[in-house]
Amino acid sequence: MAINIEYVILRHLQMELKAPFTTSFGTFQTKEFILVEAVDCDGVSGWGESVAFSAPWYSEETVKTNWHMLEEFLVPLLFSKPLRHPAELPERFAAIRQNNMAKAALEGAVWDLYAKRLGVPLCQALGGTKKEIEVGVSIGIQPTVDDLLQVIERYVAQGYRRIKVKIKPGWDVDVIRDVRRAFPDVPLMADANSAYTFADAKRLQALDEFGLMMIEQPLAADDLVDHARLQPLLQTPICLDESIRSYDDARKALDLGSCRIINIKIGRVGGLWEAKRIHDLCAERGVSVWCGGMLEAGVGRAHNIAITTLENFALPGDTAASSHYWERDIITPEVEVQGGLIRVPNAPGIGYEVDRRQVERYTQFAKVFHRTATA
Ligand code: OSB
Ligand code: MG
Repeated sequence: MAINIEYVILRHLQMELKAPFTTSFGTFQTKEFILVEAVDCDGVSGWGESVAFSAPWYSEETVKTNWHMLEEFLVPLLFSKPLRHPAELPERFAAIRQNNMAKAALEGAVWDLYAKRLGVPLCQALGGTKKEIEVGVSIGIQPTVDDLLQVIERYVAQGYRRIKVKIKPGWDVDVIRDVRRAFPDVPLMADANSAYTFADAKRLQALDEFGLMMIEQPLAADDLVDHARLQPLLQTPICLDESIRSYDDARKALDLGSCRIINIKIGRVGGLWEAKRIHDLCAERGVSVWCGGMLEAGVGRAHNIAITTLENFALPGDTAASSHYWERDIITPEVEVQGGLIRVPNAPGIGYEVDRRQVERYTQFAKVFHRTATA
């Protein structure tokens, strides 16, 4: 089945988060992002969402660099020759170094379109089997520990399957101790977003007594070696996020013993196909994975749900309900979490309707790229 994409629309959207989200590297209040719509010769649309942020805090990509990569390189590559299957895209895009979030946004739109043409849900096109997925929630750094305990209380009451707390030097051991005291049994983990160095090993060891499921990305994004030195010093499993940008990164991290768990983010690894390859590798090695989050709007969230239906996404991910982030999401229905579970939609493609009225409301500018204009 050939995929005949006639044009691609890039839209720049801006949405306000319900509450500011603070990590060790900064605070998010407004989310700007690129929404990709790929339209085929019959007028069927596939949707993708770039997870790059406004500023290069989490990774070097930004909304603007993504737009540049899509406009100048990736959309022209998509149009450069016929496409039979979305799995051809990673090789085609390999001509461009890195810029994984830009690649993933376009690849995601093509996957949605492909699944819609086949008449199957995206999860099924990817080989996923789960009918519902278990999810947790990621809670940002709060003004006070009391605030944090109140926020956790709310999400525990809603049934989320695990709580992730952001940590940084000065907001770590004492905070986690208080959380543990208040919630002795809750499945709990901590995410440092690279706020520590190997010199902090003792501080990180002090977290061992709280029975955390894992500690996410304690050290630098580009440092598999120090993570491999740190892991044997900790009882708590290390989970890598920022450090894993490809299948090869995952293989090296597992070979070196840099982590025992991997957080897979579709954008960070360059798309659904690479995400699936990392998932499969981890399954072979007996290593559990889970799906991370990037404060996505509905389209990105739907892609996360689809990939999480693969068997070895064995741990609850960061895919919280739409209402956790937004007053009004860009899909209908919105993503709902009940008892810590999301029911996987079974409509073709991403399985949610994109709400064009809402998309219009949030769009600041847009640009259309036709096949003939760039081929
Ligand atoms: O490290 O997982 C992270 C949000 C922004 C940037 C990085 C991260 C996060 C989260 C929130 O933890 C995940 C979500 O709720 O989407
Ligand atoms: Mg993380």
